Amino acid sequence: MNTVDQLAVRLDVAATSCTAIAQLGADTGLDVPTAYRVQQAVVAHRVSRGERLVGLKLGLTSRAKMAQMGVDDVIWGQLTDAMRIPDGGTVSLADHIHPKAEPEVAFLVEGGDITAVAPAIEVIDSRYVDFRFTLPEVVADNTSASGFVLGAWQPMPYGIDNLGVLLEVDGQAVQIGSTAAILGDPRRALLDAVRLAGANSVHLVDGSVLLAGAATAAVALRVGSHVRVTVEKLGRASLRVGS
Ligand code: 0L1
Ligand code: MG
Repeated sequence: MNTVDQLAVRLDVAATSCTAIAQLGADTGLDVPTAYRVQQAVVAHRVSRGERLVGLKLGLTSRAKMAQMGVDDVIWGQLTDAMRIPDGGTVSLADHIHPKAEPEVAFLVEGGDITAVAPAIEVIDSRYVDFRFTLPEVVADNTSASGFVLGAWQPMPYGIDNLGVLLEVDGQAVQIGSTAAILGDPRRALLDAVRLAGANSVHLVDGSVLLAGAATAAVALRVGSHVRVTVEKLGRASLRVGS
């Protein structure tokens, strides 16, 4: 087995066994282009188990997160149907390692364009110990993708570049932000996704979901919590956390 496949197996076992693994480490010599090959192999494991690709996500879309990681471009990952959590549905903590939720905006992509928009919650769950990683490590780990909730789709309202975003846990506001934190304007996510994923021969086919990025920091999920995201003009999406 070559290095790419070996690293993909490690990450896939971590995800399926809900057990964090050590960071891959500098001795693997993993660079970002190779990390995307590992990501492809990780996603191929999911597909081989019957999962279907349904879209893409962008990560590190805020200036703050880019600066924190010392990068000047976003990263992307892949979404499957098994990651979809119904709006108001329950995620089991036992099916995760150390999941967090972050408020996002989702787009429906058809004919290469955005045809609808929805408030969304992304559940991220790094497969690495302590949720720590380098840029190539998180790319290889499919950018921590684990789950997503979509609120109701609706036509794009006029201007979504500065909408208020609220993340509540059990009715308490825990994060407040703006869609401006997502690339300055979340609609930029489409061009970035097409450019970056396209360079790796991954395309947004008709009906794809695109998670544009987080509007605030993520919050750790705790058993029994009710998490709700409200995006001004777009509405709400929510999930419950079970054991
Ligand atoms: O969706 C995201 O912005 C997460 C990207 C990866 C970094 C992380 O897991 O926090
Ligand atoms: Mg995200």
